Amino acid sequence: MRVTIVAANQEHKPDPVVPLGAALVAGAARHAGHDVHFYDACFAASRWPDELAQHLHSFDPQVVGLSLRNVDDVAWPRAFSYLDHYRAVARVIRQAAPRAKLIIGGSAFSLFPDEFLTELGGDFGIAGEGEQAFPNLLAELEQARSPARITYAPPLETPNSEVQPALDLLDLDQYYRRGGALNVQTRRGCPFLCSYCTYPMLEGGSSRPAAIARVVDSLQHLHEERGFDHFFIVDNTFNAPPAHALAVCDELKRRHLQLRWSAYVTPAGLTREVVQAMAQAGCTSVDLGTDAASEATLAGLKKSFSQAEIARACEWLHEARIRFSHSLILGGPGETPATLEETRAFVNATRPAAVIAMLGVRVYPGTALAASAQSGGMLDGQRIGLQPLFYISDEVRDHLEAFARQTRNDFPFWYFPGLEGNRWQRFWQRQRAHGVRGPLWAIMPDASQNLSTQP
Ligand code: B12
Ligand code: SF4
Repeated sequence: MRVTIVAANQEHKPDPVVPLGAALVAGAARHAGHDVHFYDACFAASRWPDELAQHLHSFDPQVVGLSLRNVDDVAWPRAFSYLDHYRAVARVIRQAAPRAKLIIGGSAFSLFPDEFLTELGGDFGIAGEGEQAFPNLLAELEQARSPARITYAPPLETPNSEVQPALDLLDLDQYYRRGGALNVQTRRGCPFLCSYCTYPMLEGGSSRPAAIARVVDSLQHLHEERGFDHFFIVDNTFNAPPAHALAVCDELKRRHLQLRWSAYVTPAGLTREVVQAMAQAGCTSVDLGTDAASEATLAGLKKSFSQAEIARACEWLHEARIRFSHSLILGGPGETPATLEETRAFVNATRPAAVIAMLGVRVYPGTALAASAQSGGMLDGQRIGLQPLFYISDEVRDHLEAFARQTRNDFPFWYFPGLEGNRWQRFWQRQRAHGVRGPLWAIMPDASQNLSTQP
């Protein structure tokens, strides 16, 4: 069949990111023998409707696979929903390819399959992983069977066992130049049970490693054949389980690749051995999934670690000269003015290069937070759906934004996506144009004062 995959995401904050999932689905369809084209809206700015329509007119696909990555930017109080953009994309697809079947997927879709299918008027949707489910659905359509409108795809045992992302269909040079890194995935699934988090729903609750040699093969290829040397490992938590992290690091070290990479790390179960192995394998920075930093809010979000474990993780990272940012979510269950103060003092004492703090907790269906917020009447009867809805503890509701503004003022290495709008966009773009690679938080004002090399 003639298949076009459309990656609709145009978000460039904090960076444009390679649509890895859409590329995997394209790779899977091609692997199954289909004629696959790709339309990526990421760098098309306002030209995308004309470009997309032109592409569809000339290729005349029988199926269009629409990939939706983000529902919204999760950034209270200025949270931005991408729904209108997605509606417009679906409209252009319908007008330019009226006979094609429209199949929708991606992480945003998987979180709200019914809502998106209805809003965008898709024919079919796949919630979950697409590598097998998408070719299966194409086969059913080819055989003129009547598939279910929504397929709930079960997690694959080994995520990369058969197909590779069709990266050749993407403008990787532009992603690298403007995004400062390419991305790669070494495992899926998260066994932790943080109360607000969608990842166990998106990826399943147990860790499923990819075939490490294949992952490193693709890194080696991108490095040696294309000259890319900065990567982001998109695994929900790179260091869990530790044995997998060590195996990835060993393989990277064994091949002597001069790569620089960054990843998400959880303080839960982190060991000094893993931190050192990461440094030796080329890891130069990590996003610590700290979320909260007082015992009360750690418990409120059902995190699986304590303040002491956060402090220890930071010490090891400093020792290994890996720069780190703390990702925080302020205003969750148990937050009070006192826990906010405690969090700020504690986090600053760990000397991070930056702190990325979201305000309020975006509520998703199926999470423990949604259940308790609904049963406790905390959402004031508001519906959990495509329009961003945030849980904010009553005790800080009127105080949270002022706290954030004051903190940003006093400590410029604290960054609040919900307050910034496009404030940093031009600065970041200039840095990228000058060849700055790796995470942007590492170049935030004052970040240098908290260098991991300090005693
Ligand atoms: C890594 C990551 C990041 C990194 C990306 C780094 C990089 N260079 O890639 C960073 C930190 C930059 C980031 C930023 C953001 N992120 Co983020 N990120 C992730 C994460 C953990 C993994 C994404 C990934 O690469 N997955 C691997 C690929 C292979 O999986 P996939 O894309 O889901 O694709 C599979 C399926 O979805 C499906 N599929 C995909 N496309 C299609 C198409 C069709 C037709 C079909 C049938 C199937 C299908 O098949 C694929 C293969 O199985 C996810 C959470 C998660 N666990 O998924 C959040 C996630 C995608 N991010 C999210 C958000 C909100 C953001 C930000 C908006 C946050 C912010 N305000 O900064 C930004 C947006 C950035 C941008 N430019 O778009 C949300 C999106 C949903 C939502 N809540 O709106 C997620 C789901 C996390 C969450 N909160 O639930 N992110
Ligand atoms: S917040 Fe991180 S550790 Fe907790 S469930 Fe989500 S992905 Fe797992």
